[in-house]
Amino acid sequence: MLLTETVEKIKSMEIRGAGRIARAAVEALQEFACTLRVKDIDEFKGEMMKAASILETTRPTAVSLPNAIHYVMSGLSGDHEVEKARAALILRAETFIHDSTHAVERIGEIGARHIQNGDVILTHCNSEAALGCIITAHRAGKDISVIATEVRPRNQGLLTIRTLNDAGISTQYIVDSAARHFINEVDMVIVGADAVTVNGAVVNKIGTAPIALAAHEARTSFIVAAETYKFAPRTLFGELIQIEERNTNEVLPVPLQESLPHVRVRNPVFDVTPASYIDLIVTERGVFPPSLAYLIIREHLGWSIEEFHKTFEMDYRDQV
Ligand code: RI2
Repeated sequence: MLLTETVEKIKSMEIRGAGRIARAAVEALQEFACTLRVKDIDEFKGEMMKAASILETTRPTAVSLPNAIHYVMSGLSGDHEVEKARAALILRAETFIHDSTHAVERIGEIGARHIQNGDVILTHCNSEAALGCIITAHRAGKDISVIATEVRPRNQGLLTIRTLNDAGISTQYIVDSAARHFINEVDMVIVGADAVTVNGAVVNKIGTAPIALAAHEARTSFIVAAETYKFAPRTLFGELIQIEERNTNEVLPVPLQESLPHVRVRNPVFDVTPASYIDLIVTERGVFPPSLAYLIIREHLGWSIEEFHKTFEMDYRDQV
């Protein structure tokens, strides 16, 4: 079943990247809804809520995941017939996947306008939104080059340099700790986001915040490419973004850890870049300063705040 497979692949990071995770979860929900055989609407809603809850807990930080699931699941409210509810949910899933794909393309077009001929761009991790801006600028004929970081411990930088190489973009590959060393050669930093909070802070791959600090010190532009569904509505109500800590064997092999009993390995996957280090956030709805994060959550998230309140109350995370 696609649901079980998707849950495992997201947990193991075979499916990764905030936008891809969201689309994969929505596809799994859609397939689950299509194949679910139930006796009545209550059972249908109950089973869908369990599936949504399992998907939502696969990775805790990327807000695109709960936002996408909430959007699709809110198609369930109101319907009293199984087939109508099924059709509403499937329609929402198709809409999310279409809009998400289109959002990444649109961000590429908008972000590319900020890139000038001759620019050197530093990127960190592997963001389809950030790479979309870079590749669109290159395809528009701008002569640009990229500095890409390695991204310890999972080495997502390898994915980035393969993509940039395939696009024919001149790229330098560096270890994460070399970012400060090269920052004065950089015209612009472009990264993606896993979450944007109501105060405009950006949660992204561990190592993003020190790069933003170096860029701030060097007066280098720091741009975040993020679809509106990366903005975190629950931060409006005081909820904090949970920073995922993954297995420490990603950092040091277990036998080596065991040989060092006084050493505790830590493996946080994301960090928080304060709004004051961010020049612009490029979304599919346009370019905003981080100080306008509230406005995006309030008006541009793709569904009304009233609808959000409804789904916020319908907390399926308690169902399993
Ligand atoms: P897009 C990734 O998380 C990185 O932090 C990346 O910057 C972010 O998702 C956004 O990616 P991970 O899944 O949605 O590698 O822009 O932990 O592709």
